Amino acid sequence: MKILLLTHSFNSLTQRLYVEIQRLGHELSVEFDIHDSVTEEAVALFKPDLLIAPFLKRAIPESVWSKLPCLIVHPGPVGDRGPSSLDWAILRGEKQWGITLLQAVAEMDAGPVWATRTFSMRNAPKSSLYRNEVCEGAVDCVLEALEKFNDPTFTPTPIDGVGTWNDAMKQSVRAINWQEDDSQTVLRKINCGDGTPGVLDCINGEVVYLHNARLENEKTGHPGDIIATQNGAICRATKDGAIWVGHLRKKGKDTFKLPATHILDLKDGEGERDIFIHIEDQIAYLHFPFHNGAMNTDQCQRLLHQYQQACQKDVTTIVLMGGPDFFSNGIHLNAIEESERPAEESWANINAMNDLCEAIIQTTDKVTVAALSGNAGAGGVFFALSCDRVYSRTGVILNPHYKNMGNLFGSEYWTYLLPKRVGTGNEAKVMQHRLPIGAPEAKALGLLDDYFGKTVEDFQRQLKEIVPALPHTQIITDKKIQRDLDESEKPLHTYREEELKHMKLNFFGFDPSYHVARYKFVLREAKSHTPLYLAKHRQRVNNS
Ligand code: COA
Ligand code: THG
Repeated sequence: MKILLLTHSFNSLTQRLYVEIQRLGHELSVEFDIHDSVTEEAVALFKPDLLIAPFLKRAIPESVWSKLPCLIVHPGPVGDRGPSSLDWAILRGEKQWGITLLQAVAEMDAGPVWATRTFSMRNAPKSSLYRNEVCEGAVDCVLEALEKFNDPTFTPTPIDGVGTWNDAMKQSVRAINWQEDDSQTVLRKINCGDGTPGVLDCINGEVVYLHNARLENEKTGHPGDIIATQNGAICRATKDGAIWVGHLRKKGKDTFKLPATHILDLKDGEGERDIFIHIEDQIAYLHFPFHNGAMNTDQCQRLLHQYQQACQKDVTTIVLMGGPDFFSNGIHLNAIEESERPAEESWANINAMNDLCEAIIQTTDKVTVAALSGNAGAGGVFFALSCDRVYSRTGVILNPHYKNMGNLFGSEYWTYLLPKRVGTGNEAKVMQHRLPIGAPEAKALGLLDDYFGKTVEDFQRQLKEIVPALPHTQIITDKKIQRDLDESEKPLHTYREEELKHMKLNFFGFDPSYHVARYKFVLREAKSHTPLYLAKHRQRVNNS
């Protein structure tokens, strides 16, 4: 079957659906929703049997939905309609929510239902619910619909009446009244707009969008006041407690999300940071839930320090846990963009990543494990590969390539680590691929040792059974021998030097591709066309 994914962007949900549908052997292509005429052109070129819309902000034109079935992933239960479904559900404090796959008709979100799922709401940011519960539910709905598509007796179910329409949520609804709102209300207001669009607010005279909030359990103060800072976050008092706000974006053009203290020019206080070690049964679990999985120079250096601390403990194994939503996405592109000297900062960041990877590769007296509860991209994938064992949650998506970021060569010792995993000669299959890879495909390639668990909890529960059972003495013995052999053939530092020679050109050289790509990525610049590696239907046109 030929399936076209029509989407606003190739976001994590679209990537996951891409991987799942591809696995079934369907012919798949992607078009960004840029203009009705471009969508019509894509349909004319590709002639799909079915169109699936994972993430759309606009109406599909009648010229398209009247010609072929168009299935829309709606992040709400049957009958719920409108563009801010999850936002409203979080703000209202719904206990149960759903995902519905509905067929596009003229009236927005009022078409008949192909499949639906429900889930219990977690007290979590919208972006986290979207990447976990919504994503898993959407995959189930789409797979169910693909079966129904081939069932001649199936007809989709019309919704009861007109359903319930909720308008796009306005900033006036999201607005926080710091004098009146209690902490839970403030948290819900920030959570329901995380990562887009954020809650518009004014702090110290600066008009900003608030992101990445969490509850403070002890501190109190005069409502609205900033009563503490720590690790880039600010703590603001409410009438019954306080809320930490991790990231802000200044209102206006050409702005991007940064740690709150940077935007407000405040000093960071001391205290608990974003890295935690948990030791259980001689196994150290190292958690580093960095925002969006991005790792700036300081975070890499602090993580290295904590890793070295873990190495000093009486443990057999060190498990790199990353965060619940992301494992790692490599160097911190926002922090680099913020820097006055982005090339120098890129250099510092990649070197800090490499120091971390090197320390892990050189650890020959402990077993090292990477445990990917969430997705990993670019350098974050190769960082994981520096461990002896790599496990992921079943639904995890990997983007083990750097090319999409302005043709970066990449580092993190990938030239050493990748051939070991996928076999010498197969590196290009991974690095030139540009497309996301699902956990089963990653295992088949050799990138992952195994994958398990549908939810983060399932994954971590099973992890805690598998890791203690690893034959750690054997792994350590083998690793020492292999490392010495490898070192005698080609020293580790040579791999690094060779990679960094390329990276130096990417950062400081003539070709500005990386700086341009980073700028566009960080500023979320609107797409003007679908890249050819996604728009397969356009490849054929260009090749003929
Ligand atoms: N630095 C800073 N921010 C990053 C990041 C990085 N390395 N990688 C991802 N992010 C951010 C994204 O901007 C997005 O931010 P927002 O939603 O808060 O605005 C969020 O993390 C990820 O959102 P998600 O929707 O899960 O990701 P995606 O679907 O947009 O795309 C990737 C996933 C991996 C393809 C994409 O995030 C990516 O290309 N990341 C860059 C990887 C990279 O090039 N790293 C550095 C090179 S070494
Ligand atoms: N039928 C058709 N096209 C569709 C849908 C449909 N396109 C996607 C849509 N369902 C699902 N999502 C939306 C997206 C946008 C809106 C409603 C449902 C919407 N948008 C406002 C507008 O276009 O004016 C702006 C919203 C905003 O500011 O974010 O109302 O069922 N054919």
